[in-house]
Formats: sequence, structure tokens, C-alpha cells
Amino acid sequence: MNHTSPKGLRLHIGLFGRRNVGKSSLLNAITRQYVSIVSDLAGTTTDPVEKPMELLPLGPVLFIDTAGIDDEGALGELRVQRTLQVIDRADLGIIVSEPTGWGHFEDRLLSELTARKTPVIVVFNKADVAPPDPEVLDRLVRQGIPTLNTVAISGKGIADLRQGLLSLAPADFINNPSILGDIVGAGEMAVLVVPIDKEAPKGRLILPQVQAIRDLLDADAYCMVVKERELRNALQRLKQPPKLVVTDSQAFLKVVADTPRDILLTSFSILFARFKGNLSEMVLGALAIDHLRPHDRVLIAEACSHHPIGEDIGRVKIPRWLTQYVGGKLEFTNIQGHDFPDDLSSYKLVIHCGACMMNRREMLTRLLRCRQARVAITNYGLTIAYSLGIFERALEPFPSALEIYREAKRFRTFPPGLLRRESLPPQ
Ligand SMILES: Nc1nc2c(ncn2[C@@H]2O[C@H](COP(=O)(O)OP(=O)(O)OP(=O)(O)O)[C@@H](O)[C@H]2O)c(=O)[nH]1
Ligand code: SF4
Ligand SMILES: [Mg+2]
Repeated sequence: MNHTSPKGLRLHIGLFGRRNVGKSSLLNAITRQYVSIVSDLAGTTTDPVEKPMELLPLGPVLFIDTAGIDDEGALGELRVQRTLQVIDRADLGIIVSEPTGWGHFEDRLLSELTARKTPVIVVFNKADVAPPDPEVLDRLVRQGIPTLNTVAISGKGIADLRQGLLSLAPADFINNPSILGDIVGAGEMAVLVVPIDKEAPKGRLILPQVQAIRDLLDADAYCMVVKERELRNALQRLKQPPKLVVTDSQAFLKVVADTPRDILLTSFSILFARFKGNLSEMVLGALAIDHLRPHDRVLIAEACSHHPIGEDIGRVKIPRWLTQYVGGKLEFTNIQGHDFPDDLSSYKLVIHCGACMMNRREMLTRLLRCRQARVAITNYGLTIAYSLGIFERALEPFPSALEIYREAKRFRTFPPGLLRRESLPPQ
């Protein structure tokens, strides 16, 4: 999905609340762009303001900033109607209240949203002025409604809000629909290169390979599965070239050598950076490799304890290559499973596995955590492609990620540029 995503594919997030509680200020704090007018005068926002954007790490969203719903008079009634319409089409609602301002309006908003089974989060804004009313807080907690405190004008609590949105977003919006079927397309072919070496599990294929085959079938595409030794021959036999060649990262160099230049080529774990994470974010993360200095700390994270291929990839191969590249000793920490360090700030770079066994929401949470700690994150496949000097080739199937990479290189926006950009261009 990208910025041209049809409106319907974007997560619609409605911002609701009385006049002047800070809805527009919150939206501004989230986007760090001044998309809505903020004013001391009550009722500035008369019509819902729609703001499509890439909300990291969620992806394409549409924020709908409504006018205060507590208006009096004829104009006020119109606003109420408009707000109710927004409630009807919101996939997720944020009710904004002043800390001690919760009343009938908020109760009504909450019941309108919960009646529609729309996930909702309550934000007590202006937390610098007062703490939220404990009684109200208690009641919301008992109802299972998540709440948080923010100060929109200083940005306090905005990271929690981002995390809250990620946690509440319906699964349909979190889970990427496609691994590679969208790239290959109906009636087209992909060639999957699967090394069968001593590291391959006996008698079966591994999950990313199986899922890729299933995804191609779902997309009415077809595929040929070969070992790297047979690739050249297999390609020569085809009447028409395949749309895409996908290889295990370990066979990258041979596969690049054996695949004609005009055929798109990538690796399973780069496909998984998009499927389970956010490709643009992880592409930019790979640029941090150039900024590593001796003694920097690098976290190597595997989502499960049985990476079936290349057990030594995270412990031996990547550390060895990075050490050579940097020309000095680096401090590596390896972790496995669902524990992710609370404090990431001492790391310069996180290199993650393909996360095939992890759900996307958890992986996106890790991306968010890294961004909050201002630590770059990339994955195995991207690191390997980068190290082999075939990064651009491996990104050609993903034109917008490639464009982001080229732009970052051209303008040298990394690292400060990456760290300042709140909303990345689409992947
Ligand atoms: N002290 C304090 N003031 C805030 C905070 N957030 C917003 N404000 C101020 O509250 C006023 C109203 O903010 P807006 O963002 O325009 O409120 P709104 O909910 O969009 O208002 P309407 O569009 O009229 O419904 C502005 O003066 C903001 O500067 C906050 O966290 N703390
Ligand atoms: S989740 Fe990560 S470590 Fe586990 S098998 Fe998949 S890629 Fe390997
Ligand atoms: Mg407003």
C-alpha cells in the first residue's frame, strides 16, 4: 500500500471531543505538520478535516479531525450531524477530553462508538493543567477502555498514543495482504530459489517458502521452485522470462550472476521486511551500517529460537561481515524470542531476522520502539544485500522503497534526517 492507496484501504481514525480540548493540536503533534488550524477560539474547525498520511509504523491512515460536538444552535446541529457521520465511518476512534471535562458528551461519543464495535482510545489532553478525574478514569478502566494522558502542545504522551493506535487497529489493517502476489500478478510467474544444503530442514520447505508459494497461488500467479544450481538452466527453458526471482539470501550472489539483468530479483527476507514490518523504514535502517564505528553496539534479534536456515547467520556471518566493513570491533548482543530490550538507547543498529514466526503487530511495535529510541532497524536480508553491493538490484521490485533509498543517499538525510522524519513516505 502507498500514498495512492484508495481511501477504503486506509485505516480511518476519527478524532472526537468538545470544542477546544486540543483535537487539532493532537493531530498536529502526531503528524508534526500543521494540517489543521489551531486557535484559542472555540469552534474553529467547522468541517471534518481529512488528512491522509503514512503513520509509522502502521502504514496508510486517514485522520478525520472533527469539530467539537457540543455546539449550540443551527450551525452546531450541522456539526453534530457531521461528527456522527464520521463516527459511522471511523475504523478507530480517539475521544479527546480535558482532564476534568468528561461529561455527557463524552459518554455519548463513547457509547456511539462502542455500539458500532469501533475500537476506541480515550485521551486526556492538557495533562499539564490537571490530572484526569479519578472516578472517570476508574470507570473507563473497568469498561476496558484504554486511556492515556497527553500534552499536545509539548508532545508528551504522543508516543504512547501512537502505540495505542497500533495496538487497537483492527487486524485487517495490520496484516499485509500480500507477500509477493501483488508484485508478480495474475498469470505471471515467479521463480523461487531454495538452496537444499545441510542447513535445510529434512524433508520439507521452511515457512517463508511455503507461504510465498501459497501467496502466488492466491494471486492466480504460478511459480517454479529450483535450487540455485538449476536456476540458469531453468530460466533458459522458459519461453517467457519470469516476473520475479526470489532467492534465499545465502545464495544471493550466484542468483544475481545467473539471472538476466532485466528480470526483477529479491530475497525472501526482503519480502518479509515488507510483509511483517515496514520496508521503507528497514531500508533506511540499513544505511546506518555506513555510520557504524568501532565499539558501537549492535543488537541482533531473532524472533524465535529455531531459525531453520543458516543458524550461524546472526551469530557468525553478519557479525563477521560488519566487523570487516567497519574495520574494528563491534559489540554484538544476540537475543531470541519475544523479549525485546526495554532500553534500546545504547544500540546504534538493530538487525532483525525475517520475523516469519512473529505477527506483524508485534514486529511493528518493535519498529516503533526503535524509532522512539532513535535507533535504526533493518533485517538480515537487507543487511546481506547491502553487504554484497546488490542493494539497489534487490529493491527494484519495490519502486517506492528504492526511491526512498536513493533520496536518502542523495541528500544524505541519514542519520539526522531519518530521526527527524515523523511520517515517512510510503513503502
Ligand atoms: N495547556 C495546554 N493547552 C493545550 C493543549 N493542547 C491544546 N491546547 C490549547 O488548547 C486550545 C485549543 O486547541 P485546538 O487543538 O484548537 O482544539 P480543538 O479540539 O481542535 O478545538 P475545535 O476544533 O474548536 O473543536 C489551543 O489554544 C491550544 O494551544 C495542552 O496539552 N495543554
Ligand atoms: S522468526 Fe526469525 S528466527 Fe524464527 S525462523 Fe523466522 S526468520 Fe528465523
Ligand atoms: Mg480543531
